Amino acid sequence: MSAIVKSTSADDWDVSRVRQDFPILDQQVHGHPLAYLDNAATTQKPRTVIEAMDQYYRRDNANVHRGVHALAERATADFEAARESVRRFINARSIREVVFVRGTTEAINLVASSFGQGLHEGDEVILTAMEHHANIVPWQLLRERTGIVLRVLPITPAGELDRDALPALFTTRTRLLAMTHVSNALGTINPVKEVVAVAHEHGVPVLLDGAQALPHMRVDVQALDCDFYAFSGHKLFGPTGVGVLYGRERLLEAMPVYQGGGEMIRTVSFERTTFAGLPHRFEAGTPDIAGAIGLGRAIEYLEGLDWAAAQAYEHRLLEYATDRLKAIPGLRIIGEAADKVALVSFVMDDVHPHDMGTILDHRGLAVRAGHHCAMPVMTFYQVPATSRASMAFYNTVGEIDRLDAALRHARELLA
Ligand code: C6P
Repeated sequence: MSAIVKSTSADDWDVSRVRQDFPILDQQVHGHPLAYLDNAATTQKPRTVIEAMDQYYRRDNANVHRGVHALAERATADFEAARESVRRFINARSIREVVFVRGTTEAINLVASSFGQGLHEGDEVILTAMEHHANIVPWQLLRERTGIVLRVLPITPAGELDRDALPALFTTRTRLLAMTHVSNALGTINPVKEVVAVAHEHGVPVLLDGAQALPHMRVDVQALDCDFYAFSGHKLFGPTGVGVLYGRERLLEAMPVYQGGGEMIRTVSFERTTFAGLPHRFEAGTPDIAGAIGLGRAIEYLEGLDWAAAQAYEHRLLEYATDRLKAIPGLRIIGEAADKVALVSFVMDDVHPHDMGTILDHRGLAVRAGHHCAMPVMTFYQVPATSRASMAFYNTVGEIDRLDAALRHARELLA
């Protein structure tokens, strides 16, 4: 008798059931059902996240790590439980490696500002040509302060990293490689594990911008062997205002503090201040307590999903959307990497992406139009902007059909 091997497929994903977890999806926009296709900008929140934050403010609100009263103890316990949820989710070795920040942008600024203090004139940082501004500008600011040199790994016309160009970028002065795991403008999933291995052969630590990766895949920072991993709660079905910097403990230990104030100290006198241990020494001031609790709940929600089925389903959405959009005359997809998340950036002849976005909005379709805070990518493709449909596991094939019809309508109207 042969064993029955069941492989997970997109059919195992019950999208109608999952949509019920997201109350915001059930609404009309301009007389049409909302089709929310702007998930790379921010994802929607499941009911359980909204309830966790509501309950915190209704029942437990207090400052953390300070009070001795019951509410303060509850708030502190829930806040630190959220940190443990993050640790488990990304498989960090210890909660000491999980620093709460405002989001990906602050996480990268923290590294540029603190780790960056150890960099000197002529030291080099490698970036890639598909970075979000959040992983460009902090390094330029550091360059202004210290005279470091930025080296940029190019991309190919398909929107993939030019891996062959990587080895030559390393020199004896390379101090860090900072790159995105998934491109927000192109959807490309970068071979980060491989890049980390190459960087480590050169003794160079790696920071990964995971803002667009975590919402689509499980990430294990130990398996990737990265040194820093940054992400935002709001792109991970959690609230705005909170994010995470994962850092390898050895590196965080050696880094100077980032901001000064309460929470991050051990003792203060006018002569001398000593600092708290990890991770609190990087968390000055009252943190976003409700945000962290909401993020912890979002992670618990995600852990309860059939992740393999969700990924297969998203992949089917991507293939379907790609095929449908490619068939529209005058439409060009920007970013055709072999490995992509469910995100399609495109331009249409003679139609400005902003006009396109407005027309789609009138049909209840939410997409983003613009440079997506990735202007070097736009320059590379010689376009001022693109329209971008970015999907999550709660989107449907029916919504893609509506996008297809609306794009054809826009073309008739404007082109
Ligand atoms: N991208 C988009 O629509 P914050 O704003 O800190 O949560 O995330 C910044 C950020 C960093 N890296 C990548 C790869 C990103 O995509 C983003 C945010 C949004 O594409 C807003 S521009």
